[in-house]
Amino acid sequence: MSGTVPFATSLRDIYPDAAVDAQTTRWRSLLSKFEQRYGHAADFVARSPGRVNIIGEHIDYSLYSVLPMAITADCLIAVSTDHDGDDDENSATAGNNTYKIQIANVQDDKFPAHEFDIPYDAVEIDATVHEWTNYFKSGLRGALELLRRKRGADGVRPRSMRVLMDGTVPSGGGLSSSAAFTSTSALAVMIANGEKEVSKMELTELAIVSERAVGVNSGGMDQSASVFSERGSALFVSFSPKLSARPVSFPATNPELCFLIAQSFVAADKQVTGPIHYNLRVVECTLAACYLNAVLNPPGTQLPGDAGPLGVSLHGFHETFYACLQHQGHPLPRSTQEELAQLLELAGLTLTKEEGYTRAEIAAVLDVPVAELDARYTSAFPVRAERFKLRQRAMHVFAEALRVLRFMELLEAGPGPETAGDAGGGDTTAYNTALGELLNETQASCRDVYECSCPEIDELCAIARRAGSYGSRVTGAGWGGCSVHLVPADRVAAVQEAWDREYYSKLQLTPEQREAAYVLSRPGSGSAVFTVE
Ligand code: NG1
Ligand code: MG
Repeated sequence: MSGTVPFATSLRDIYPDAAVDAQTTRWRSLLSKFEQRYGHAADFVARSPGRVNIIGEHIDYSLYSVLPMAITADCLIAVSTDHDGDDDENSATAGNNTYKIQIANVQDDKFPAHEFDIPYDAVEIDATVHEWTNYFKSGLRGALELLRRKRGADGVRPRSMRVLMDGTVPSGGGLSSSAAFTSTSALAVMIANGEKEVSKMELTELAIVSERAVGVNSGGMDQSASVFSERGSALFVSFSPKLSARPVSFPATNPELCFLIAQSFVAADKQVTGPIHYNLRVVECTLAACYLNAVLNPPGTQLPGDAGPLGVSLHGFHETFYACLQHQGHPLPRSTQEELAQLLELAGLTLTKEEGYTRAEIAAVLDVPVAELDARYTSAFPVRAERFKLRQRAMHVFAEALRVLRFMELLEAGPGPETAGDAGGGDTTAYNTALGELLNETQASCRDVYECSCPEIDELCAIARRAGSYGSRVTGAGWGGCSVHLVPADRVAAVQEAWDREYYSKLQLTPEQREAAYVLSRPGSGSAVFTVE
């Protein structure tokens, strides 16, 4: 699936009917604040949503397929550009070969306004300073690089922009505010610099790479979901042999299935905790791929370079392993699911050290000096660890990749006779239970094996299940943030009441936080541009 980012003419093109009134108020307010701040109207608004990941956690950077969906919460960037290049602003700076970015946020108490004079040839980003405008700059840099590749370096003289942002995706909440912000920024910069059509594929690829400039060794799920999603469908995203995304709809079930998203209010900031959490997991998975390759593949086998953040991945190992077996004439499993089940077992037998592996132990198996190991895998994005838990990380990844395929199989088969149960009357409880069970297994693996949950998320999941959720788990990077729950329509209120009673009432929340604590989410649409008349 590819195509270009749509131009919307009505908010009905973007939002579900029930959200249009509230969104109209919000958009009007954004546009009038833009005029107040800059003294003229915005030219256009770029928009990309957050996402919730349904299943496939922490496997995108190992290049295994995932199943997210876009949510209604999003990032809006209202923009004006100096069109003729000779207004005061631009001529003042043109001599210096710089252009000006004025950037502000509707929440200016939390996200203060800035002005940057940026040289034509390079966008500096200091990833060591945690600053909200870094995300805009990363989108800016990525978009300009793409335009230069397309038009030639001389064809791009970046325009000055005035920008006002309004984001409703909670940050550090596992719903991917960062990818929404980066994708929207890149889209805004492309449109401001004269692109008439923006390819969804190009936008996604550049947003993935751009986000790494902010210091997170990101996979590609969030940017794909943000850009490609279509209203009413989840999105099956694959990363190998190249990025692809396909809408998947949920079958009609009785009772109807809903996704509830619940915040833990434990803030998890990847930029701050990356060295011990997210970026460390990326390193552990990559080292697990190298280790398994060294032990299980014929001597001298090289892993193929791929789109994984560190250039090789567990998926690359997977492919190489079966290619070698085939070459040697061994019988092969009949399906990818069987391969994953076999790899899970092999990883368990090969990576035996529960306590993890030191750098020296890994370097010895890979037959490289420790310094080289560090230079290659642990310096682009610094990590802090004495031991790397290769066993647990590889086992989570293979098992989770397998669960995604099983989940997809259930979705595509629909509630047939075997899964529909004997209750009759179109009752699909058994089918719903089977879907939910996979989500529950993901949660157990995230908690015990991948160690990316936290007690608060575990508690939200336990409360929800007791009140009628079929499946409950952490969503997104974890260590706090959000949880997602597959709940039959007739139990939604009961689950929400249980959270209020047993979880939220015990926290000191502001009325706004209380309001935003959980949301019933329907699959929303992806990136769009809205031209202001
Ligand atoms: P969050 O933290 O929810 O934005 C992160 C990664 C994803 C994926 C998930 C875990 C970024 C931008 N996003 O999501 O690519 O790896 O964790 O499944 O780093
Ligand atoms: Mg993020």
